[in-house]
Amino acid sequence: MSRFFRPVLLVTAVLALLGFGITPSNAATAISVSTAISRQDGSVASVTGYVVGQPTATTTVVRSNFPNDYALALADSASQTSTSAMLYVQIPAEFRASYGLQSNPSLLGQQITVTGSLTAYFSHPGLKNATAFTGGGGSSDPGDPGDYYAGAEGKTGAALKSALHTIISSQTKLTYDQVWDALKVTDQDPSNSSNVIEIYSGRSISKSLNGGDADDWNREHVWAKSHGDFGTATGPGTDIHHLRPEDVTVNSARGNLDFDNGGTSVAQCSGCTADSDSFAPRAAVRGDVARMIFYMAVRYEGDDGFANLELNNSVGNGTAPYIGKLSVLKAWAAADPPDAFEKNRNEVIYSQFQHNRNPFIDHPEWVASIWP
Ligand SMILES: [Ca+2]
Ligand SMILES: [Ca+2]
Repeated sequence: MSRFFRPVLLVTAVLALLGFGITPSNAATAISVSTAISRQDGSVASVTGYVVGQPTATTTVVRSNFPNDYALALADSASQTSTSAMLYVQIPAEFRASYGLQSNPSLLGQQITVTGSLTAYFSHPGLKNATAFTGGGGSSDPGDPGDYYAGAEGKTGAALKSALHTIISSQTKLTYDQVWDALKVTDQDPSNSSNVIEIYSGRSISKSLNGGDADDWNREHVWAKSHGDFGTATGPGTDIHHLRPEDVTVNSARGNLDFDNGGTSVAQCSGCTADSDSFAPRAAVRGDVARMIFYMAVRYEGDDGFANLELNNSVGNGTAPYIGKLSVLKAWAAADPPDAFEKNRNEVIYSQFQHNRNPFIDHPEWVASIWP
């Protein structure tokens, strides 16, 4: 074969691979994100991809603390982080309430299909003037992204707890080392991306001050790890749904105390109180703490080599696999419903780290069904 013919054969082979010569069976079939990126000619197409964030500049896509509902980034893989493999989608006003990420953070990681013009947006391959958005599942019921809780539908009480246990036990597990980096994302200060917020004290502290010295922050186990003796092996001791940044001194003051009202004020922890057998964080996170405890009781049922973690109505539980006080934690959850920081945290854990959710942040009403 002469060298002259080789390129011709190559082109023929590539055209065959691309499907030229095969009659398209359905002209309306959605194209992939990579195809849309290579076809920036203003033509109208339907593109199917995973929502991977919100573009805020040509090479910047944010995955949390979404500034508004105006744009989203699609990719062919839900875990894509390279902006060169993303399509930037402009969201017209009429679709912002349903598909904007600030209003629908649970869309992150969901597959959707968008129809519009393939043209640059943010000086980057994009899609503008969309006429249709479909899929995602998160828009009609923000508490049920992608039908995550389908297996719990219609259930109450013990049956609900059992169904939720099955659903949330499907997860990625982190090592204790990986927890450091995860908390720097999940607990980032919304007004200072160099900092995290300490759970009990509410103090904003540099991410880089993680460690074991006084005034550093470390990894607080909200379900105290001695209550069930699970330590820091991969499992309940590394489950970031209940691991939070806290000041070393405050973490030590909380120790393994159960939760209850009352006591005297705790040093370096404004609004926190403690006595010999219980601790109370600042009011703004009492519901957050309660929902973390509820999550742990449902996630860990003694079927995976660790203790069955449960709530009871006691304090002074010590090393028993119980945390109290149930009646107080229920009251805290009711008085402090899920807030924006907590919801964002749940989304980030779901989309970026463990791929499971805290049901009590999505459905606060399930607390009373399981613990009447
Ligand atoms: Ca709260
Ligand atoms: Ca349990």
